[in-house]
Amino acid sequence: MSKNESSYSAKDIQVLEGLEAVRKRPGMYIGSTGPRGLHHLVYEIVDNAVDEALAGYCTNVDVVIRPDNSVSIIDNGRGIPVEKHPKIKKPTVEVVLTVLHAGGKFGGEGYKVSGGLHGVGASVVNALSEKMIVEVKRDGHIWAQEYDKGKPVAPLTPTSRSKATGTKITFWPDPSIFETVVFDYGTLAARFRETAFLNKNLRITLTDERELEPRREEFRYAGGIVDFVKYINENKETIHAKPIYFESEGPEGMVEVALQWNTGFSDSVLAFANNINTHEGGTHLEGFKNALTRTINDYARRQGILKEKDDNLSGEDIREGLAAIISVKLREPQFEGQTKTKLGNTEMRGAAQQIVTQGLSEYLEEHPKPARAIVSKSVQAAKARAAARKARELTRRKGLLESSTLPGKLADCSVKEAALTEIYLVEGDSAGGSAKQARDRSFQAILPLRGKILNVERAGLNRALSNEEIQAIIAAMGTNIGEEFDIGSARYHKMIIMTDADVDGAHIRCLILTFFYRFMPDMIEHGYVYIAQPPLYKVSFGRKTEYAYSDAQLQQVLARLPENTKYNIQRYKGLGEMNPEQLWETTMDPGRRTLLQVTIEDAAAATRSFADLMGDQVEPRKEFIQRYAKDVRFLDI
Ligand code: 0RA
Repeated sequence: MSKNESSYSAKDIQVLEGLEAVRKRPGMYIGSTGPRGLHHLVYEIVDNAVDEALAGYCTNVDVVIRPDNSVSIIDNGRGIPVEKHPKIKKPTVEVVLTVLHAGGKFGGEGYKVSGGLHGVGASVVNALSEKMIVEVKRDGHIWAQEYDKGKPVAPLTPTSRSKATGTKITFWPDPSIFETVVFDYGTLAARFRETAFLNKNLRITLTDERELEPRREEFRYAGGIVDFVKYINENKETIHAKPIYFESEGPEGMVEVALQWNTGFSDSVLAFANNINTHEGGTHLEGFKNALTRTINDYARRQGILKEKDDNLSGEDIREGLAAIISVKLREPQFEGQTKTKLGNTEMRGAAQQIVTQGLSEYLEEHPKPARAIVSKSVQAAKARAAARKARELTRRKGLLESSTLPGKLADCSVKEAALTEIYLVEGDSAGGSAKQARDRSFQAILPLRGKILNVERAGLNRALSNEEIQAIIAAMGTNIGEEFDIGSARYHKMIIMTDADVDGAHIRCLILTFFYRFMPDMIEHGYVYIAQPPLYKVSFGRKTEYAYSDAQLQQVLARLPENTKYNIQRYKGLGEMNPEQLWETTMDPGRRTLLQVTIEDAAAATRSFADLMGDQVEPRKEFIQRYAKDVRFLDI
């Protein structure tokens, strides 16, 4: 072996330093080491495969969760190149999987999924895995290599012959890095469904081999984002039968839009750039909204539905009940904003505006019946909004929404500094009473809610605002709602929903979350909304007690007991069965409790779950509750 080959090169040292940096500060690369960061590992590899699909070389991606919590991602793309990398003198696949930021296609033709938290590269996944195995089918062989915490265990080796092409990556996330290495099927399924909607005809399967009876789903949509819109409106009554669709491709990139109105009150407009959900919006969404508002107003005037003396319909009125997807693909996306999910490319504003104006004008001219129905829905919305404004002004005059008049049943805390305080929204007056006795009154406020709060998804703004429980929540929070919402006036920075651990409790929790989702979504975005976790069981033995928060945990507690120990199990059916002291030590003491933070990672999935639960149709709601009643984690989407 020549000296050159055996000695450690500067490049090797760079690689090791790179891996070290990722393992030392994983949060910098994947956002967090919680469940979110863990799931990002899978997205990173799947996004690489989707890039192959966008380039036209891959039609199929299979994802398999194994019983040992490893995950395999198998695609039928070209396979990661195996020939020697010209600069680094190692197989390109090894470079892609060990060198930071080497994941790219070296040259950059076509559109790529990158930006936001993603696009960090497969090497980051490798560095954060205690083990990874790559298998590449390419150039007549299957090539394999194994890695240990990002470092190759042996050189890349051809194992057998194959005429096929593709990549299979299996990784075992490192439990010394992640808070949990247990993947959530629902979280992955929601993400892959969305990816499949955004990439027409791409087939993604998800298989969970952790259960005795493996669970498997296939996502493939011949209609692309048209199917996405149908899916959002699935359990709703629509105003026109078919979603409206248009697309354009130009030098600045590709724009695709699908939209369909339903008879509901809320809008679900989701914008994507290179398959990334641009939660913070950006130029593509602005162009879409401008064109929509202008085109509908122009049409309404031309048809004489709006008279000369009438005000224009507002964008918000027009978007009431609208389900829409706007998906753009561009070569050099610029992502801005706090969470890097705001598209900045200015050329996209014009491109989106142009295609929406042209496409929608044509549609309205050619489909007079749906056109009239859409406009009349907007006119209704404008009327209702004017009435709601009046009602709100009246209520405000009466002082009901003002923070100066706090609701009578609120037991406020003494500390005034919002960043230090929390409010518990508690189901029922009796549990509310216990919570008031249990709390630390310096920083914990209690607001008992009587039974079920109003279902805002079905009631509309007007009725919602005259509901007593809702007025109490708004007044207690101090932020106001909708357009007048102001996060800076929040009276507490933790809003904790505390309900019984049964089906009714799950329902009430969803009603409250729906309210926040529709009227104060920024509370969720800012991470102010939490769910308390009361225990399900108390195990008493000798003079000791232990609490269990799930059936699995109960089994663990029992298994730990010394042999022949006498014990007693108490099952809590509701918060009311705990005395204040127990409530404090299990659910309210910041030192001992567990809180689940509510996030909106996947707005589409959230919208859909809320719609399933809260919409007009009963069947999906029943199904949803039966399926999830025992598992509150689904809320942490
Ligand atoms: C670098 C270059 C090329 C493809 C890929 C990487 C690639 C990466 C992954 C990760 C998962 N599946 C993948 N498939 C492909 C281009 C290959 C060429 O030019 O032939």
